[in-house]
Amino acid sequence: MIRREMLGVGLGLAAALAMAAGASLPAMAQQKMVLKATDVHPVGYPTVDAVIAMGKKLEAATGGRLSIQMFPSMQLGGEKEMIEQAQVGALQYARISVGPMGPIVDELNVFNMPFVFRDIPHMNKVIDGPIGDEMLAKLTASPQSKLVGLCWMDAGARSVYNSKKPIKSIDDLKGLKIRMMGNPIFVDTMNAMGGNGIAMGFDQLYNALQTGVVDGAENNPPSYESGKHFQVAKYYSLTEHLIIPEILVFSKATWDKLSKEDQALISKVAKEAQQEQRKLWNEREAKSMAMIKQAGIEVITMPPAEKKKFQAAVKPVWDKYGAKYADLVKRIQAVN
Ligand code: BDP
Repeated sequence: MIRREMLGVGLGLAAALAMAAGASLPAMAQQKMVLKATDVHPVGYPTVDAVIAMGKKLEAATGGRLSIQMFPSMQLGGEKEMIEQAQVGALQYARISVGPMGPIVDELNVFNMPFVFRDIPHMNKVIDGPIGDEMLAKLTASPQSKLVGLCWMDAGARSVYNSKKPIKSIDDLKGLKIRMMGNPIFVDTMNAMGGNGIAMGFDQLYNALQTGVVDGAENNPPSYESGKHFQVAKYYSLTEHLIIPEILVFSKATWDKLSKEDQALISKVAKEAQQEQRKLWNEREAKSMAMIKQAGIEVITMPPAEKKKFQAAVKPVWDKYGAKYADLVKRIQAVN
């Protein structure tokens, strides 16, 4: 049983021979392992580059025994598929948004609530502090996740873009078909703001925008720019209705077969990646904004009075989902 599972992780021929020769489990743990990682974004995107850099650190610290092979650009499918593959151990690292994790571990949904964070620095303070650690621990402890939560990453704030017209007020959003990530909270949020929320994978989105299956979507500037969505949806309105961190998860099936030392090393370099990614993020966000403006995109800022209307509009979402997170929300709000 152990043998078959170990082989399933892809430890290779040398490991298989060592096992056949009766090598013990700790000796097995010393075998070379290539850990597969995946991301929807391409090389050059902050989350991808942070994981690649983390892999280099692992290699250096283990003399090449542990390394990371990155499969970027949705090569292994959208985030739903990535999660499923990590759960069965077909890959080890998945860098995903907290959005699609909410339906699996409900507590995480507190980060998916509209306007739950005051701003991006507030979100970063929360994920860097005890609440962030607790939420990772909850993800890891949850029997249905089959994942280990390693660290958070910054994904800025999400704002609405569309191909039809400049959205300057909440009324302009009325009736527009807007793609949201696969989580009922997001569809409800868009509907509450007056749009028509449609759940869809990120991997389907460019085509859906291009063919008019949806009128728009919502995302942070780097995703809007890097995914080339700005080429097919030219109006970008800074609604900043969702500030959702990214999360780096590890397959529990693989984790349970690693030595305590390797687990500790993998955790340590991931924690470091959380801070390193943030630097890359800040640079990329500024660059993406400059690029889309240069491409002629109309970037519409929301006056505070208008933003308040968006905040007020999502009250039904808070009424529907908020009660169960009330204590946590209080603690989040208390973070300064
Ligand atoms: C991006 C996230 C990515 C999500 C994507 C989406 O980095 O993880 O898959 O949004 O909208 O900002 O699906």
